Amino acid sequence: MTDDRDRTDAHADTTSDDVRDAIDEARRILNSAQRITSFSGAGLSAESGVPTFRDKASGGLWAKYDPMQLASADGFADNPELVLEWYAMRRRALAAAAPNPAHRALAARADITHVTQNVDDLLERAGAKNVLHVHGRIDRDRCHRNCGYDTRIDLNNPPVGQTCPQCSAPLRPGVVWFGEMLPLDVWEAAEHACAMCDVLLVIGTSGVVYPAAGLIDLARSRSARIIVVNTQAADGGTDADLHLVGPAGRLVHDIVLGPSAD
Ligand code: BV8
Repeated sequence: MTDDRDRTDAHADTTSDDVRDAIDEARRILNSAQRITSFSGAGLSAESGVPTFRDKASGGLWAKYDPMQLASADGFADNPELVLEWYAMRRRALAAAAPNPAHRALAARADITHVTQNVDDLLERAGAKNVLHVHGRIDRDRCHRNCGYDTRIDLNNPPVGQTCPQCSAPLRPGVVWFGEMLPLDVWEAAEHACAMCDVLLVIGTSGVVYPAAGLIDLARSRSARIIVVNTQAADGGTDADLHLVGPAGRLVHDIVLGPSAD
């Protein structure tokens, strides 16, 4: 559906007038909104050193591995050791990471509902309370037979090859694998947050994984204003109202909290 919303592209040089104008416009849109939802992907955590999925240049997670092989129940069945070692590597890397200015800025806005595809806990470490992880959490393990057992794990010493203390099935990371259903309660809350918002702030996502990426279309179908922050001009929402091209760390901070003093 194309509509007559004029689309504004602003490029990464955050000192340039057009980006400053775009940040001011984004702030005007947010300040006039009643309900704001953020929808984030791996690009939100990239500046914290957490590899993205598709950006090969940054040594993206998928550059070395086939996602459908490792982040899937079939992959786990075929080679549980490889899958669990891949998650152990990611968990140790996350333990060494820290929230970046975008995480901290979003966490400071308790009025914003945060829907994220990210399985990291960087928004929570930054102090955010209302985070909806539609693809689960890598800092938790759960029973692969879905008996209900779920536990927090130590990212610095990630467990490998554990069995469920309740039913003896294998434990696996508390994330949603390809081909698995999303957690219904979280998904319904995320749908509600995107259907009811006046503004959806889409941060650092290629928007290729469904049904999560459909949340952008859902918000747009309900006439929400769509603001995209992405280092790529083509990613994250083709007909956004505002598309700021550049790193999320600084841009998201300036949009949700106001331009930094420095
Ligand atoms: C489902 C958790 C149905 C795991 C993830 C065949 C079989 C089964 C299903 C399918 C199939 N074919 C298609 C499907 C559907 C499938 C799907 O969408 N596949 C894709 C590949 C086409 N979806 C599913 O399987 C979902 N489940 O459909 O179930 C069902 C129904 C009934 C009963 C049973 C089942 C489940 C999908 C969830 C998969 N799990 N993560 C883990 O993390 O290990 S997906 C994972 O990849 C992430 O969570 C995220 O969703 C996705 C990565 O996307 P992004 O986050 O956007 O990251 P990406 O690297 O792509 O992009 C980064 C962006 O940031 C870029 O745009 C870049 O420009 C930008 N960027 C980079 N740096 C910065 C930046 N921007 C700003 N600042 C920066 N500094």
